[in-house]
Amino acid sequence: MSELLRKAAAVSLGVLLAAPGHLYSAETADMPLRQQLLAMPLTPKLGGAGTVDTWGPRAFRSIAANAHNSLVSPFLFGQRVFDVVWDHQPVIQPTLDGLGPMFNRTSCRECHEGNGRGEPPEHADGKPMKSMLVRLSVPGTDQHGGPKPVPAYGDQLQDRAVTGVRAEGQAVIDWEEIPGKFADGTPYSLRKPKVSFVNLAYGDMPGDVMASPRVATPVIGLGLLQSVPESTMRSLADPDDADGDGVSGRVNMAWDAETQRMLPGRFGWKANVPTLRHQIAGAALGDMGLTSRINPQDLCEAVQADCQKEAARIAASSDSPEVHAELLAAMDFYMLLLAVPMQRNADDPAVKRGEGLFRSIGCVGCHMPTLLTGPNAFQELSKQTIHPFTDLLVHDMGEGLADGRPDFQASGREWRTPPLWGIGLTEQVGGFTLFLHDGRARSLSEAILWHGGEAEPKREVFRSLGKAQRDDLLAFLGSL
Ligand code: HEC
Ligand code: HEC
Ligand SMILES: [Ca+2]
Ligand SMILES: [Ca+2]
Ligand SMILES: [Ca+2]
Repeated sequence: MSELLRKAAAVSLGVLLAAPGHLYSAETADMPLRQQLLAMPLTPKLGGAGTVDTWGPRAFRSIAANAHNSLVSPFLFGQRVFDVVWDHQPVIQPTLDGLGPMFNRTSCRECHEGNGRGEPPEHADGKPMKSMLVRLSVPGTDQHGGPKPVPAYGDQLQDRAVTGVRAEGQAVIDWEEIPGKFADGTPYSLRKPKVSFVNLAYGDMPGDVMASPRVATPVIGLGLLQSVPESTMRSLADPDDADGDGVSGRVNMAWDAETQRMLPGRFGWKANVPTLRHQIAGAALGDMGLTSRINPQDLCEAVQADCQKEAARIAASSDSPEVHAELLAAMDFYMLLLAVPMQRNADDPAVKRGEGLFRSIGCVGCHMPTLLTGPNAFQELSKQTIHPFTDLLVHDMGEGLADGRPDFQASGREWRTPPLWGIGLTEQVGGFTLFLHDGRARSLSEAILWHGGEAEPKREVFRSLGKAQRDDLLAFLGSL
């Protein structure tokens, strides 16, 4: 198994350095990549040869169908590490301690239940956040061009802490309802969150604080997304909208803590993280207070003396780093091979009509239906035709969705096109239908109605459709 984990460890970097090696069909070979990809037909195998025929609450928990039998047991080991609750004090399982001093949750699973998305707190009565967190910064940048941390609070609000240490405080969400109407007169209402803080333990937030509440993203198919060559992202990008279609996706170059350099960002709602390993190590530290080879220091701000004291006490009595290299590699391996479920009802006439609308309205301008992965040390991920419905680029989505908080090269109005594979299974996996970066949309229809900025003309087409056509488009999304 350690051989496999070593292979897993080598993969992220190998993928990023790999050259694209695809053969396109002869008729389309001289078209720009975007046209070639759009010309490729959709198949129900959204995640390529690794696609699994699963649904229900466990739909997002399978290993890729094309994975060799010998990979199942390391995969299940990675799953256990992802699901396990970490302890603060060294206990029976000395490898699973070191939680905190500051943290948000005690396991990855608490936010990524069933490997699906997180949800915001339901009511405005100060309920604690469950599977959501708030990113913080002040104007300016850090030494790598990333967000500038808030003095005394850093770049994330940790709403819990171990005994003896004061948590930073809690974030509360209030909802504002904004009424609207489809062109046919049907009314709708959109809700917009407003975040505020209570119980701040280390002083007031500065007046110019920028706070961005985000729900956890689904974590399926990430190995495939990591295997999309950088050259594909570059050729889909159109930062100055040279082709004049009103859509100007950009690559968000972001800092990779592991290789200590800038790489194209792929993960997170703003594509502010370039590799799975950086994301996993970042979550371990920021969300759970766990050090790793990539982030060797516990997170305590300069003014958090109680946090520093406790971190030093634990460091002296426990092994370091808190997430052992094998456990980090196991989670990376797990996430690399988490499969994408098959499209359902692909032959339903409503789904077919909906796909036609999705293409003709221009949703595909960002939600690219087809991408090809590059060669990969993991043959499961190598040279796959996948249907993620993302271009991995960031787009200006207008003032309505803006968080006003830049993240590397993504502005306060820009967001990464989220993959849409698996989106029709949201309710089965999580028991709710809440979408967008902060879970504000209570249905797929509301998610579309929030589209502004570059996507505004498309949203207006959606708003002008009759009910039958809207239902077709939603049937298509529901089949993914
Ligand atoms: C407190 C809740 C929380 C916990 C705990 C948590 N996550 Fe997350 N996770 C999030 C949020 C929120 C995002 C989106 C982050 C963003 O956009 O800034 C995310 C994003 C991710 C992504 C990126 C997926 C994508 O498609 O871009 C991965 C991978 C991930 N988390 C893995 C983990 C792992 C592994 C752990 C445990 C070590 C973990 N998470 C623990 C909330 C959490
Ligand atoms: C200009 C690029 C762009 C276009 C065009 C576009 N989208 Fe999006 N879409 C995005 C981005 C970016 C987000 C994430 C926004 C956020 O979370 O704040 C998103 C989010 C979504 C979501 C929610 C995904 C999730 O995981 O929560 C759905 C559903 C969706 N889009 C469907 C559509 C449909 C249908 C169309 C065509 C009518 C469309 N989009 C057109 C960029 C685009
Ligand atoms: Ca710790
Ligand atoms: Ca903090
Ligand atoms: Ca363009």
